[in-house]
Amino acid sequence: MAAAKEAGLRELLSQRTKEVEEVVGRYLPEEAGHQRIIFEAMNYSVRAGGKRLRPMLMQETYRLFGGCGQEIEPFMAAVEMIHTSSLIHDDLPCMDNDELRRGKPTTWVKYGYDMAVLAGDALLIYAVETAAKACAMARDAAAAAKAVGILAQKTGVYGMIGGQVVDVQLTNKPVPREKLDFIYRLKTGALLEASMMIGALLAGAGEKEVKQVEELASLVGVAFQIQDDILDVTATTEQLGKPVLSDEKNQKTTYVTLEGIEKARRDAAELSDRAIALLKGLPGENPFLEGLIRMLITREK
Ligand code: GRG
Repeated sequence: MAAAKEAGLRELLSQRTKEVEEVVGRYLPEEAGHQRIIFEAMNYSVRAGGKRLRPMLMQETYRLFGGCGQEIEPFMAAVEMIHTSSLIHDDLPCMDNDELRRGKPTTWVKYGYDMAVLAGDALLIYAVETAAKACAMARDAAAAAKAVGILAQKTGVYGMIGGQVVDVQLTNKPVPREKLDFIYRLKTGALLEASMMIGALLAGAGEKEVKQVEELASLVGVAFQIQDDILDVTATTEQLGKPVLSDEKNQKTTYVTLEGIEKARRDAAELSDRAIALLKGLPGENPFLEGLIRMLITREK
């Protein structure tokens, strides 16, 4: 019975991933003009694949609160563009210096260091241009404008970029647990928070509910990053489509190096359980979203 449920969930996941792919693909820029190379580099990186979790979490949270319009779509594309821009920059020689991502040569390997920097920058701002399109589509334009603000804040110095700053600063240095928690909450968690908050907000959730969603998404984000650390030492390059033992190569302290793999597994499960408990306290039901959150800490890629 449990195996049948699991198989059903996987089937639905594959179906929903295709739906998200289609939405994201529709918002990518046309490859034309004198600056064509930058469009190619942007599209190469987004089309390289990936699990599309952020737009999926956004769409499923939107559905949880009863959302059924198309205004969510520009935001789904935008968050995947931002996420991809961060991967492009994260792989650069001045950061992790990685040559494989999503099973393909990284953007800097394919297009050169200069174009990869520009492709990351371009995707980041094209994401804002894309998200802003929702303002003209939304029933509630003020909510769409607020969502653009959330997206920017959770991406910037109070979110993903802020977390990466501390991560880079502490490379090769001892990292106390409190700083590691800060890095994970911002570097990885913030974009997941934005994804779920925007889904809730655009579907009409109130301020209190959006706050609850932020809290639960933060737990999901940290659990997701812990699983990323676990996979870095337990999975293969083929499974992940990116180099394994990357943290060791870059002399990074991770949850696994700090707490050990068994505690990392237990803590990821505990964070995920807390997130599900908060999800269950929200109005509406979305069993797929619940399954998806559970799968984030059992995933093998
Ligand atoms: C773009 C201006 C600008 C800055 C970027 C480099 C950087 C600043 C931030 C790094 C953020 C980062 C890479 C965090 C790690 C998050 C993480 C676990 C990524 C892997 O996500 P998956 O597994 O990847 O969802 P796929 O490929 O499946 O989408």
